[in-house]
Amino acid sequence: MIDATMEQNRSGFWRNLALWKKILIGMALGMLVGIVMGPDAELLKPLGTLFVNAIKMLIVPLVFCSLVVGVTSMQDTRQLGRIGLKSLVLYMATTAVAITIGLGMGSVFMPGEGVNMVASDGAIAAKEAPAMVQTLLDMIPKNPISALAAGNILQIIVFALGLGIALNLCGDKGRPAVAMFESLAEAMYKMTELVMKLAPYGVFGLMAWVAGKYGIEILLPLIKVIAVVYLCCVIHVLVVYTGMISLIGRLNPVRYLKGLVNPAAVAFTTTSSSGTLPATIKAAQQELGVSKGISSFVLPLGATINMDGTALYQGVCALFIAQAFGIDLELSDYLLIIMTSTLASIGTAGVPGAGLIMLSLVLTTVGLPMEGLAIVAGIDRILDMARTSVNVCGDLAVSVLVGKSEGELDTTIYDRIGGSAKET
Ligand code: DAS
Repeated sequence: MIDATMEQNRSGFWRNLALWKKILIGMALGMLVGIVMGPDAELLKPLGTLFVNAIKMLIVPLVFCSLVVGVTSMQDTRQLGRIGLKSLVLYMATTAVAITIGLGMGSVFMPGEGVNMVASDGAIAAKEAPAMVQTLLDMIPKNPISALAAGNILQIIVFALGLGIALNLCGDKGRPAVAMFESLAEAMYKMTELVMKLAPYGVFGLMAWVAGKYGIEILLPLIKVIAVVYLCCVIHVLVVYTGMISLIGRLNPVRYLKGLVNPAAVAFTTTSSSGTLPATIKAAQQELGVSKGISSFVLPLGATINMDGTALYQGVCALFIAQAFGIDLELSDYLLIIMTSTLASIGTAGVPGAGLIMLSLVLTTVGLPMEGLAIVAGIDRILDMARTSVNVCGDLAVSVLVGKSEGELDTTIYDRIGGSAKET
C-alpha cells in the first residue's frame, strides 16, 4: 500500500510541480510586463482580482466542511479518549507556539517594511479591532446561517466545531450527515485545485500591477518573506520539537532528527501532509519506535488537524502584508491571528496550497487587504515546501511523545543512533 501511494504521490508531485512552474513563470512574466508597462499595468489587475475573488469564494464552504470533517475524523477520540486528548492538546499547543514564533520573527525582521503599498478602495483596511472580551463573546454566532452568509470566520469555526462534536455524539444517526460533509469537503478540495489552476494568470495580473506600481524593489521583500519563513521552520523543528523530545519525552533528540529525514524530504517535494502519510507512518514505526496502534491513529489525525508550519507561515505573511500596507496591528489583532490560525489549522487540508486559502481566512478575520494574498501566492510553492515539512515533523514529534506516555515506544533505539526499531 505504501509503495502504491508513494507512486501516486510521485505523479501528483509532477502534476503539482507543473502548476507551480506555471505560477513562477506567471510571476516572472508579470514582473517583467509590469516594469515595462509601468503604472499602465494596472489594466492587468482584474486578472488578479478574478483569482483573489475565486479564492475568497472558497473560504466559507471549505473552512466549514473541512472543520466538520476534521472534528468528526476524531470520532475515535471517544473510544481512544486518553490518546486522542493527548494528541489534540499537543497538536493545538505546538500550533499556537508556531504562530507565535511566526508573529515574533515577522515583527523582528519586518519583511514588509518600506514596501508602502496602498490598499485599493475595495480592500478592507484593518478596522478598529474590538476589545478581546467582545471578540470572544462575538465568536458565538447568534444565527449560524447569517454567520455563513456574512463570512464571519470565527463564528463559522465555532459553529463547525460544535456541529462536528454534536455529530460525533449522535453516533450512527450522525453518520449520513458526516458522509455528506465528507463529500462536500472533498468537493471543496477539488474546487481548490480548480481555482489554483487560475493562479498563474492571477499572479501574472497582480505581479504586473505590483511591479508597475512599486518597481522591482518588491522582489527584495518577497525574498525576505521566504528567508523569514524558512528561519521560523528551522527554529520550530530544532528548538520546539527537539526540546519537546528531550525535555518532555526525555529521549535522545538526535534519533528523532534522524527519523525525520525521509518523511520531511517527501513532504518537501510533494507539499502534501496527507500524501506523505505512508512515509510518515513508516518512519514513525521503523525509525522512531512508535507502535503500529499509536502511529496509525496519531499520524492521520495530525495530517488532518496539525499544521504548525502553516500556522507560522500565516504569522509571517500576515505581518508582511500589514507592514507592506502600512497597517499597525494591535495586541488584540495578534491574539486574533493566533486564535484564528490555531483553530483554522484543524480545517486546513493536508494538500498542496491549502495554507494559501487559510491565509485569506486570517487576512479576512483581521481585516487586512486581500491583494497581499496574491503577492505571496507567487512564492507560495517555495513556502509550501517548508511549511509542509514542518507539519509532518510536528506530527512525528507528537506520535513519539504520545507513544512514550502510553508505554508504546521502543525507547531502546534512543540509546543508539544506528539500526531500526523492533516491531511493537
Ligand atoms: N501543503 C499543506 C500540507 O500538506 C500545508 C499548507 O499548504 O500550508 O500540510
